[in-house]
Amino acid sequence: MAIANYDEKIPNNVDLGEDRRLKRALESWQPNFINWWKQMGPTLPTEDVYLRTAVNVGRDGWAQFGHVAMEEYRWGIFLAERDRDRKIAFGAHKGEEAWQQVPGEYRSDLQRLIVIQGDTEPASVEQQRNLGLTAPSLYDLRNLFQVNVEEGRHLWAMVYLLHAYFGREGREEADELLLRNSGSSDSPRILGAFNEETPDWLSFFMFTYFTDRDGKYQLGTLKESAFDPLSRTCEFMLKEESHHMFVGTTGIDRVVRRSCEVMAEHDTFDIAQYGAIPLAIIQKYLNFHYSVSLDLFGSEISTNAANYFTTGLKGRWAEEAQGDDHLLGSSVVEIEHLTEGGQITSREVSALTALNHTLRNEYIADCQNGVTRWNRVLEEFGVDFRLSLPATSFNRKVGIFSAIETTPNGQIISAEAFEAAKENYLPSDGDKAFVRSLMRPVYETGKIASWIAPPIKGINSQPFDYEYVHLA
Ligand code: BYC
Ligand code: FE
Ligand code: FE
Repeated sequence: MAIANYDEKIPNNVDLGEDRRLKRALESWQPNFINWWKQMGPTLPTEDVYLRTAVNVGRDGWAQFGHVAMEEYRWGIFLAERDRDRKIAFGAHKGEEAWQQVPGEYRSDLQRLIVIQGDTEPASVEQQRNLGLTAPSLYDLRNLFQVNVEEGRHLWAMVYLLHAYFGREGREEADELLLRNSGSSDSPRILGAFNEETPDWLSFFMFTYFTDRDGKYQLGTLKESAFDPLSRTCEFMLKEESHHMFVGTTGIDRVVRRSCEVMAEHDTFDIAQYGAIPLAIIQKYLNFHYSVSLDLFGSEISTNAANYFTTGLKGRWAEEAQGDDHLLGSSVVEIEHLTEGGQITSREVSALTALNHTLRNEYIADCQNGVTRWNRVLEEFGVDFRLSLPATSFNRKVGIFSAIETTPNGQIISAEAFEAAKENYLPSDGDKAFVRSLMRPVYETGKIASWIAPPIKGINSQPFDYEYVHLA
């Protein structure tokens, strides 16, 4: 295994020092990245932040913690260790050696997948850039910045692949990744959810729970890729992703807990007046973030997905654990179907074209775990309310359900009826303004905002009242 080289300008375990051209290309992209970070990254000025930095890929310790100035964060290029015997696990090339180079015939598809993945990473940093101004505690502020710097590192990971394997076109795409911007009207980010706003911390926790979790599943399928450098890159990124989802899971848990405490104290559901977030608003935020995240899986029936699989570019979740022939030549699955008469039924389709749908189902089951966990808090407090995932058909812009409107329960309604009832399903302007009104920064060590409970423990065995961030 290559030993992580930490003395170089760009920390890496890919022997960057051995490849002068590649190193120079990346070093000339680096100032553009720093420039982008300064323009589009976190707006709150800080002295330093207690951050985790990836330093190696081995089993015993891949990260170190310490206070660092964010612009000096060591964004590095780390790929999981190479398995020299790795064979392609699925598709037409099953059993062949994993590719160390890009086969010419798959070049444009692979490049496209890497660009889409790369585009989401800086997009999320842009979406979250103002949240530091209203953090509920220094602990939360630190977690926000941790997520931000690691999404920056994931951008580096994709840019490395583009520079190292896709020549001039790859370098051009790498430049474009810094030029598109979340929410921009003339050059938006590629996927829908990454052009939405993340204006408050409830949105941030929902985003890291639901949207980072799409990342988990997409990276999981790219980890299976026959193109070994992509596979190894995604494997390492997944290690960092688990903390992002932890921030979401525990963040929503703590919001729900605080709401329960205030409800118990005042014996009412009507807790907005006491500076806590009513459960109905939490449910509406959940409805929004879940439905836009479902859109990230693409169409239920997708020839793109079938081709990616057959050609070996993108596998299934836990491909090797799937107990079939890994070819899917004649398998079929049941998927939802919209009849001409406008009813939701089901039908059988080829498993190959339904891969987006199958992956989305794995994702949905995983999302349910968080809901179950949050509902345990409600149960613990004896509160007669349960959070739930809305129907797959609710509020969709991609796939078969984009043609219709349904209630969160999945009942089909007219576009007019949806418009009229929308405020009951999705955060209204009033709800958003209310949540925004609660967002006041709490920067004193050990203190926390009114609308959220403190965490059970701190980061890396530090206490909650640790000085996680020194403001400028
Ligand atoms: N918005 O066959 P279809 C993360 C396009 S998140 C806009 O239905 P396909 C992260 C599609 O590109 C993980 N356009 O879908 C999380 C295609 O366009 P072309 C990100 C969309 O191709 C938090 C057309 O519609 N990674 O890492 O099977 C923070 C028809 O496509 C959307 C990936 O997504 C949409 N929602 O699947 C930070 C992995 N959906 O080609 C980071 C790479 C579809 O006809 N991407 N379209 O012009 C892919 O695997 C696939 O491109 C998709 C779409 C799963 C996204
Ligand atoms: Fe990421
Ligand atoms: Fe993430």
